[in-house]
Amino acid sequence: MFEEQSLGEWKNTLLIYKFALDEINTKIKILNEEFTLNHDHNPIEHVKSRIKKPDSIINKLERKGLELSQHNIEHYINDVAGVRISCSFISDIYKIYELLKQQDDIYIIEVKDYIKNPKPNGYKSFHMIIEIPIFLASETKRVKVEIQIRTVAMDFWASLEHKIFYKYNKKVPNEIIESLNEASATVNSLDYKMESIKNQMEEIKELEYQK
Ligand code: 0O2
Repeated sequence: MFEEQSLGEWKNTLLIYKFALDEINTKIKILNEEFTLNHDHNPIEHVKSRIKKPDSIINKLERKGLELSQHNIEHYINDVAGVRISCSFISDIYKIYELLKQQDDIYIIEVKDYIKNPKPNGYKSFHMIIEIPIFLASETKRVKVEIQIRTVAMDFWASLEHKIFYKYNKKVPNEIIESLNEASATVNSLDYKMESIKNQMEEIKELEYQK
C-alpha cells in the first residue's frame, strides 16, 4: 500500500494535519472548560479526533478517480484530519457550529447538514469542512479539517451502521437496511423527546427564578 509513497513522505504529508488537529482540539478544549466553569450546561459531551489512515486516503482517491499525490490529497480529500464532537441535544449541535463559525481564524469551506437532510440510509450528522492557518517556520498553510457534530444517539446509530457496512463488505442485505432506517427514526424521536425535556426543565427553572 505504501509503494507509491514512502513512509517518510507519508509522515511529512500527514504532519500538517496533525498540527491542524492540535489547533482545533485546543479550541474545543477551551470551549469545553469555559462551559464547564461558567455555564449551567456544557454542549460538548465527547470529542474524538483522528488522522485518516494512508490506506483510506488511497481508497478515497481511487473512488474519486484521482492519482495519489500531495496536491490531490490537499485539494480533494477533505477529511484527512477529522474531529467528531458528540452532544446531548440537537440544539447543542447548532450552538457549537455558531461558536466555531464566529472564530476569526476558522474559515468555513462547506457545511453539510445531514440532520435537516438525512442520507437515504438514515445517517444524521452535521458536517463542517473548515480551514485553519498553521504557522510553519517557512510559510503559513491553511489546512482542512472535517468537523462532525452529532448527538450521542446519532453517534450510536452511525457507529453501528459503519460496522455493519464493512461487515457485509458494503453490500448490506435489504432487511438490515430497513431495520437501520427504523432505528434511525427511533433515534430521531428520542432526540426530539430529550430536547423537549430540556426545554421543559428550562421553563420550570425560569418560572422559579421569577418567583
Ligand atoms: P471513514 O471510514 O469514516 O473515514 P466529499 O468528498 O466530501 O464530497 P464525503 O467524504 O463522502 O464526500 O463526505 P461526507 O458525506 O461528509 O462523509 C464524510 C464522512 O462522514 C465519512 O467518511 C464518514 O465518516 C461519515 N459518513 C458519511 N456518510 C455516512 C454514513 O452513511 N454512515 C456512516 N456511519 N458514516 C457516514 P468516509 O471517508 O466515508 O469514511
